[in-house]
Amino acid sequence: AQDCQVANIKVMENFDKLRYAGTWYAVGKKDPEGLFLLDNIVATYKIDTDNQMIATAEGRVIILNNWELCANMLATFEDTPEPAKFKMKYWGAAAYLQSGNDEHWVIDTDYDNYAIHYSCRLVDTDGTCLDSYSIIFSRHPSGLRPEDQPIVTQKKAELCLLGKYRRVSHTGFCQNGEIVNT
Ligand code: DAO
Repeated sequence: AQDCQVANIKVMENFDKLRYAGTWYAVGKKDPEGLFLLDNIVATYKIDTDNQMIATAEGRVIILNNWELCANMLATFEDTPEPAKFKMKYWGAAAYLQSGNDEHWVIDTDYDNYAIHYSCRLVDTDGTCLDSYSIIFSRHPSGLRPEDQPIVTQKKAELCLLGKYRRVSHTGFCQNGEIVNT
């Protein structure tokens, strides 16, 4: 049973950021208010020389109402006492892209196939989340393996977000030389 309290959300135990490093393809997403990344979302995590996690991410976005482009994003992660919980600072390679500070929690991962990310931007007075986003990642651009789907469904339910995700498509928009900003 889940009480939907942000403070009670279970995250990945003994999270190992070295094993988490590398490329992840978003296959599902629950959007926040003021949705930014639409689809073709690929994130690549690295560990820098200070043992800090960093990431680059790309994805199709629409800005200024109707300008469609592939956003190149950068992020740095500050460790916290809980290994799977980070404070993420993110910004765009171009100034007109979104920037900000978000929680970045790894809810569950097997490191080799699937990962479930969660971020609550605004905790309500009752302790539930008023504005969250969550990304389901796969190591495989083709999607989740059938055997990983029940685990992911269980975790979506624990996040109180079951039924709130949409599929994230990969059409090659950020690979094939369409308007890409660097
Ligand atoms: O899509 O609306 C949204 C929220 C996304 C915030 C931008 C995050 C950029 C860095 C992503 C790193 C991996 C999640």
